[in-house]
Amino acid sequence: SQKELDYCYDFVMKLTIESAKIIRDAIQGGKNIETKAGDWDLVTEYDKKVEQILIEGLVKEFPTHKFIGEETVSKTNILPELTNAPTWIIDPIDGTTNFVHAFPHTCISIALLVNQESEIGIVYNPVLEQMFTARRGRGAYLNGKPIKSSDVFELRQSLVCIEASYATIEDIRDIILGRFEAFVTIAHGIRTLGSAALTLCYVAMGAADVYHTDNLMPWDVAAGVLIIREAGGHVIDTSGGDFNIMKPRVLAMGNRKLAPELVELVRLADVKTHRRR
Ligand code: LIP
Repeated sequence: SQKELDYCYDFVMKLTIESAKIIRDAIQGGKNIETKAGDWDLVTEYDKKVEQILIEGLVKEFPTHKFIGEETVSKTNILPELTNAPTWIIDPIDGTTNFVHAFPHTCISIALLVNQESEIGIVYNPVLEQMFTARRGRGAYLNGKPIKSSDVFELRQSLVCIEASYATIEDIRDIILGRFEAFVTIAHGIRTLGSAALTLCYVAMGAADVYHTDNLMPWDVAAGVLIIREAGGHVIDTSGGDFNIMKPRVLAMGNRKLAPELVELVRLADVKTHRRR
């Protein structure tokens, strides 16, 4: 019920602010860095610590709820199935590479899904003190003030965010660079911020017009997608189909009129890449 969701929201908000202190206190100092999937995929003791605090706190309060947390999943390498049960999807530190380099774009991302639908989304950057929030049907907010996505409807008028670090992965490098070329030759500008969750929020607040990347995981996007949609923006699968939180391939935009142009741009870029091979 709404009342239960209100309670969940208040509870998780407090817990998020509390555990974010760890990120704020640790960002400038030395860290123990390990790699996961590859040299570009970093994790620190702080990712694990923040996730542990969040999940332990939530389990105690909501013992029947389920959890999908980045660092818990990476221990087993098994992505749990999303069921209809209330499920918290958690990224303790999104933008770990930024965190490691003390680049201040890093955040906690938490979403609550019920019946596979996002009800609560929180993305909190404790370094720059940006708290993005959304509840389904109730709008999106930055530090308590309503936000709205941009109404730019052409790529040539757009500020576009993409992910660059995947170009270090040989198998997908050509595709990534092909798409990069397509965007960079048309858009007003290209930015690569290094935190998917925050970048989605930048589209939600109208600071960027487009965000594109494949190869993400549910915890990178679960909160941000609700925040964009509640801010009036639009998120689809890169192919143009419906967006799937459990297999996120992201085309996010402030204005849905951009969708056909973006889908076609990516499609043509991929065709060109395959011909070059
Ligand atoms: C990261 C993302 C980042 C993306 C990385 C990674 P993490 O999340 O938000 O934007 O490029 O692949 O998934 O690992 O720092 O939580």
